[in-house]
Amino acid sequence: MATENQSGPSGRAFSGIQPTGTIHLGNYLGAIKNWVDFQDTTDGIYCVVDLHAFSVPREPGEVGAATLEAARDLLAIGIDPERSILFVQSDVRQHTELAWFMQCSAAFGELRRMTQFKDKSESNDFVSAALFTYPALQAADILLYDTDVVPVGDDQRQHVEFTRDVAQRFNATYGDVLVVPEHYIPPAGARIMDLQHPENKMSKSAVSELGTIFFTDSESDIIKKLKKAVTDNDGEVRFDPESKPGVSNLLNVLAVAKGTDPVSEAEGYSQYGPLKADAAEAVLEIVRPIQKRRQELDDGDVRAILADGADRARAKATEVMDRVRGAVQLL
Ligand code: AQP
Repeated sequence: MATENQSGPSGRAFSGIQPTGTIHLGNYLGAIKNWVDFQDTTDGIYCVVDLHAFSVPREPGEVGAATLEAARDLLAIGIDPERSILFVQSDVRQHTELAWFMQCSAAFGELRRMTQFKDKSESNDFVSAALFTYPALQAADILLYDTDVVPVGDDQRQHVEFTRDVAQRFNATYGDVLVVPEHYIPPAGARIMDLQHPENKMSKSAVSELGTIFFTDSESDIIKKLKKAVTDNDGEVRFDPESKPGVSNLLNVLAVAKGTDPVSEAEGYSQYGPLKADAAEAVLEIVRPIQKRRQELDDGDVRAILADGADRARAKATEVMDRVRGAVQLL
């Protein structure tokens, strides 16, 4: 059971990231920072969900290369293979097997209501069936590890709720087989917005590169992106996401990076320029050591960590999948 003590939740934590591009500040502040912090209190399992990336068309080799880079990023950010399991989804075949049963437990109508499906089906020419059933694979990812808590950004709230619903539906038919998880969405940083279009969340595939701070960006690019961040014309530094989305996003970035809160940060500024400069410095303090560690990790080490992680993950996944197969009573 996920319980929360002063330093964070306990029990088993599971979460994943798609290898669809370089990890950005939103991924870090909304999710990965918590994966790292929760290693003190939870039994963590973290996954590069490469199969999900194929739900939109990909070139051969593209996802594989990005998978290695995503794993390297996670290690550099602080996922510690001594304390957590880090692995690649496609290395553990039970994910796709359980996904079938989750599709069988999901209603067409509830999948149709998923906002990510609505958004992505509008922005892709080829709308694959996998884009539609994606949440069932995500539910399998989570449920395969008897997960108590899923640390994610706010955009994943609906998918974790879906996971709970299908797990409960499955259990209602087949017995108490799957652990029903809870999400952990941080009180601040759960939705970092695009610096150029603060009405949209920061994303790997943003329209303008200026909108997203990538962990591979140079110092000068990070400073430039924050300097050019869209604000507004009234010149007042105030945390008000509704009417001042750009300024509020900068305050949020600054506050989450420093571990403070955006409302009190606002009191320290009367102009946008110094706020942008301080936000850039706070981000650079996070990014600098991560970039250094990233350079020190060679491919061989990353691959070895993933192979070991896959073995450990497979052992747990086999246990749960055997339980599921037993519960449905296959011949
Ligand atoms: N802007 C964000 N603010 C806070 N959290 C965020 N997350 C993503 N964007 C933000 C959280 O990061 C984790 C991994 O995300 P993902 O693998 O689902 O990919 P993504 O980064 O959400 O996808 P993008 O950036 O939107 O990429 P594309 O453009 O490829 O679809 C999740 O926990 C997510 O909540």
